[in-house]
Amino acid sequence: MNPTAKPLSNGHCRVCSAKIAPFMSFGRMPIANGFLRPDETGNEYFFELAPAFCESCGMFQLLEQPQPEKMFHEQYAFYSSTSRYMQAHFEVFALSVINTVLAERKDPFVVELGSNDGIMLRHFKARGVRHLGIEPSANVAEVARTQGISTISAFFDHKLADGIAAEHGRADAILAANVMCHIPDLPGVAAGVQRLLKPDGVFIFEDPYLGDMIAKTSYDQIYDEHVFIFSANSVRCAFEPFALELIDVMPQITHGGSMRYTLAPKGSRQVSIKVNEQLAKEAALGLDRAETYHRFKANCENSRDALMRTLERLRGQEKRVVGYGATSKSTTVINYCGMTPEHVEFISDTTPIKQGRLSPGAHIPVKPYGEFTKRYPDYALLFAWNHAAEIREKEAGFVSAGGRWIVYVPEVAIVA
Ligand code: DWN
Ligand code: ZN
Repeated sequence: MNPTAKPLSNGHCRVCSAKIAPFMSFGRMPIANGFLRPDETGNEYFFELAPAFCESCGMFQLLEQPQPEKMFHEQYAFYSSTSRYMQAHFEVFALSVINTVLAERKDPFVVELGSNDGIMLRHFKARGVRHLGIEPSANVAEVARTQGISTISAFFDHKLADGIAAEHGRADAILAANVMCHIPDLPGVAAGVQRLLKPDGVFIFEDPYLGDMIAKTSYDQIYDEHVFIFSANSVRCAFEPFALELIDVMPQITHGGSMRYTLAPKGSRQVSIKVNEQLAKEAALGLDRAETYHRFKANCENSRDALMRTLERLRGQEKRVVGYGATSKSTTVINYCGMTPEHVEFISDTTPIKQGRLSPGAHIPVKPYGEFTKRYPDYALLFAWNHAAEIREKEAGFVSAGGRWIVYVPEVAIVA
């Protein structure tokens, strides 16, 4: 989260400095959450979205990333609390920390990195637990503050860690959800965590999991904000130099397949048997081998071709196709596949800040949800596929009116 971190890795792994090269390119990409007002299309920012895999430390990463301030600012378009399912998920996460790590501790202190609109910290606040959120995007941080959740708008690094420790004392638990994979200076953050954590504290974070992305060809997890896609192996290697040991892993179904990692000061806790089991699964999946990523590239190309064949066919039949959920992920799919407003009439999204704007790169209009229900399209392209259970339950009326879903993870298909 250090804004001075280099946006380019200069051909070296951001974690271990080994020389690396991209194994594919998704082409010229805009900022994934850079929804534009119609008068802003002239000076849109683009960069090359090209992932690489480090054979030395196992880290999957982007070689080029826009400056953090271009992505996280006072107009950040993603509010975590838009999904009911995610609200429940973070309540369970918070309660598990309260009932295990914090149980029987006197006046514990919890820090969350990238606390967004306070979706998780609100549960600590409600139980009177001392807490602090660190959230660089000022607009979402303000939503948390208005709910009385202590939040500062800053990028986390070792200097900020020292300041927090001096003011509040060291943390019993440091948490992060869908945040660590956004931070290019991972060693800088690891150094901060090492300094801020109590000797018997834990650092727990979760992010989209590399194993799921490879198995499902869910290449839309790759976009500007996601500078890393982690595995148990790469997390273990990245934190080792900071005397932080991976002591537990727990798969999550959120965001299309995530992993929760627990780290603790080396030697302070027992390492769960699940860590070695997960490492063995990753080796069996080939996550440590370059050829896996060459196969992934071919799978991405096949997925793109199948999706565009479907959309072209429907366009030829003059069917109405509307996107569902103007997700960050959809920016990769839309631009990599070459979709235009000819293929997708508009994208329905419940987030007010996205509505009335144009999607990054392809400039497909984003409209309020009411536009979707007012006149159902023939097909809805499910960009928010990670929320499929919640959405398909909510949209039973669309299907009974004859509407069909177009999905592309794990495979392109039309479903009821
Ligand atoms: O890591 C990140 C994850 C956690 O969240 C960030 N980099 C940004 C963001 O990624 P995303 O935009 O791909 O997340 P979601 O949760 O897949 O976005 C869902 C979008 O769909 C939101 O804009 C809200 C919208 N939505 C909707 O219109 N109707 C969502 C639901 C559930 C709905 O019913
Ligand atoms: Zn490396």
